[in-house]
Amino acid sequence: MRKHQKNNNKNKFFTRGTIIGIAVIAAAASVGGYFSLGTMIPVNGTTPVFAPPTNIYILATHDSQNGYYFEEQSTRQGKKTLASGAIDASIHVIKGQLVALHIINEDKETGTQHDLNIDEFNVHTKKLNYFQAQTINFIADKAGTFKYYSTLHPEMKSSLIVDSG
Ligand SMILES: [Cu+2]
Repeated sequence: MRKHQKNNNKNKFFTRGTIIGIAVIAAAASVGGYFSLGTMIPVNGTTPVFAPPTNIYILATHDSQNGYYFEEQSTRQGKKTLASGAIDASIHVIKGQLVALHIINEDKETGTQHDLNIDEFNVHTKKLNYFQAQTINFIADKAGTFKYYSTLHPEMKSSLIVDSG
């Protein structure tokens, strides 16, 4: 009985190896945090945000059936289509979320440039060439339905839907 209690007490303390392990992880995290600080400032804010972002993946592309279009890939369920047969590229996030928008030009067919803009959240990519990608971080700080679009191709447009938390 007495022996058993002693063992329990011993287990309450970290071993030397564990403490060193924690120190290494903490040091790596603080260095990583320091160097990524610049990228954590959302385009519609002025101060860094320390939160895990909601990742949204959008590709800009073209095919003979649909012409130029955006495709939202975050669900990993492939192409979402509306009843009309049109591609549903709408983005759904929750108010207050830090959103990391990853845009890639996958328009191999025409090789033209594409961009993506959401005016209300100060999201404006550069004109991306084929296979160029850009990540833009913004805070979804207001609820509603907002248009996102390409300035280069008026037919490329869809909606960002921010649900109130
Ligand atoms: Cu475009």
